[in-house]
Amino acid sequence: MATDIDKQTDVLASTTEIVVNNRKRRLWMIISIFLGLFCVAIIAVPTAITLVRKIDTITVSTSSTTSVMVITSVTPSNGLHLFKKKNEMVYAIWNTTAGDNSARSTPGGGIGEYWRTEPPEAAVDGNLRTEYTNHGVCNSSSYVSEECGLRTGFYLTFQSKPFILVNFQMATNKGPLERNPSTITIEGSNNKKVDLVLGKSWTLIYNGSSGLEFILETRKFGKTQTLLNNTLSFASYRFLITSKRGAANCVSYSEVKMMGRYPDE
Ligand SMILES: [Ca+2]
Repeated sequence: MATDIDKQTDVLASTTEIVVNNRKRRLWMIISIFLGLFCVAIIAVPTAITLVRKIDTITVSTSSTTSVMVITSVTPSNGLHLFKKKNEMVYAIWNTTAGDNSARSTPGGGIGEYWRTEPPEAAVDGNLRTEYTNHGVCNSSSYVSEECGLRTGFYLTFQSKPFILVNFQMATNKGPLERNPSTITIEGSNNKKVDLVLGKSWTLIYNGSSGLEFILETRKFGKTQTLLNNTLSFASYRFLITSKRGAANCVSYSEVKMMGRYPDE
């Protein structure tokens, strides 16, 4: 009899122990799951934030890159678009003023010619170490004069989206300061390319300083010039030199940087 009671007691104790063990096991499982979730949260949340930041960065970077490809080098901090030359033809011209027909300028050292190694595209290639040099009514061996190189310039048609020119910035040449432009005109056009030799195709949007008058260094950007009250968007732009710093047998400049905004902005 006593043995039966002992056996029942053992069974009861054993059952109680199993129940307790099961509770402990469940408790540990709950604690383990909680700790697991906690660890996942610690790792996952910062990672997610980092990924979001990276995506943001990539988005911004892509946007910037797109702007560069579409227009110019970069989107300046003022929100304007910088024209960046791609495959645009840049036409050298001479013997003209705003509103007049232009004559084509060819490579060489003679009258109406531009220096062969310093062609018009060098003015918009984004490189301060290249420049555009035109003799205008003079030649490379003629006497120096304030007239040499005046009424020359270039025009081009954007392959990218046309914009309203807001600012521009010119840069000095590699040589004598006297060759640097002092004043210029800028005209815009939306006419066909074949008509761009005609003065009537162009609309004058700027007549004033080059921003280089006080620059004493070579290959140096001058003061940014703003086109006040210009609201016209053009696909083509024509730049002409109307005066230069001093007496020289040509006019020469290393860059013309164009910055603008789109009409729908
Ligand atoms: Ca250049």
